Amino acid sequence: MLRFDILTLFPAMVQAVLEQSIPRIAAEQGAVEYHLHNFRDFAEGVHQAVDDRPYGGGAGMVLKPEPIFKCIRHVLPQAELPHMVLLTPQGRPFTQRVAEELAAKPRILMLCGRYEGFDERIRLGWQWDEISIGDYVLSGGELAALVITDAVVRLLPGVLGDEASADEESFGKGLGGKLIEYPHYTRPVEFEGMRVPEVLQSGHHGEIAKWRLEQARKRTKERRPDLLDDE
Ligand code: 6GU
Repeated sequence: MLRFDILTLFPAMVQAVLEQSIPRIAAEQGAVEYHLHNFRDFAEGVHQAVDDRPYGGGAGMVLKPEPIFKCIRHVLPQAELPHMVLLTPQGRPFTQRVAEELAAKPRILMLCGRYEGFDERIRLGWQWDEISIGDYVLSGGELAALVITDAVVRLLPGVLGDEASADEESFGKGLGGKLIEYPHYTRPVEFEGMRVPEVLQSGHHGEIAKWRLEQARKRTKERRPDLLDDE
């Protein structure tokens, strides 16, 4: 069982996604547990401020260290020591390989930022795995945390069922981890003049596997030649 602790100012936003589709099924199967924590609950004063103006001036607000330190110290002893993920556009790029790495952990704590960023002492307080989901700026870490959670829980044993294997998908191990997926077809055999390729109707499993690999290579060469370049 993998336990996620997600620290966020918008737990309802995160919850809404985790209670749908695969992330929900993963929890119902007991493959994963989600624990959401609002670090505003650990802020002091009538306004429970979690942010403040930056030293040195400049635009925007910075997340204060105290509520986050208190929240983390409250959450840490609830189970074994977690792998700690800081969601930031400055982190290492998230890939299928990183998802596989995370899927092997027993516990993951993710801290979602808002505003211009975290007080640097939050970074210094713990050993963080800083992760970014791509070269663009989101308003907060929540959508990134959800992207990562979805990509990880679908890799956990039993979550997708025996038939729908994550190995065969784009970037999955079955295509060598470096190809995007081949085209899929279902009934009807002809739709608006477009036919399902004969080989897929043939029942020749060897020929079908060969065709799919060719198609995956062709598609990758056309759309993502960068994936074929490295290595
Ligand atoms: Cl992890 N956070 C934010 N705020 N923006 C991002 C991101 C994370 N990854 C890409 N853009």
